[in-house]
Amino acid sequence: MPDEPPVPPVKPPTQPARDGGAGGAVVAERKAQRVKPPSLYQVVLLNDDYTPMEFVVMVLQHYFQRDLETATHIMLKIHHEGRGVCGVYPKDVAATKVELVLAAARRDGHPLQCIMEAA
Ligand code: TYC
Repeated sequence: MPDEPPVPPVKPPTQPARDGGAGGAVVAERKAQRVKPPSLYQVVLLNDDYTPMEFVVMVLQHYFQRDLETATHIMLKIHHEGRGVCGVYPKDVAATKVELVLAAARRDGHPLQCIMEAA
């Protein structure tokens, strides 16, 4: 009876290198990424004796997307209480709205004051 052909040695199945072939080199650990929400600022209008009510209502509608009823309500609150919040936004958006409102007021010759403060 002829000899059986020699059986090649069985290699254990190989796993793909988990370090991408770094050959045991130290791989920097991935850090959990925590993105904190942007800090918010409220844009506030201040009362004065000269800016027309209609202008303030227009500002609230145009720059703060308020409907006529809400804009009138906010304007009257400012008129009676001295100040009122127009909206709350991330810092850069709030700053831009303040700039635009002040520019529009000065263009029309009104002393309207608009500020932003941390919400
Ligand atoms: N007090 C103003 C007036 O009687 C109206 C006014 C309202 C002005 C709100 C500014 O932010 C303001 N004409």
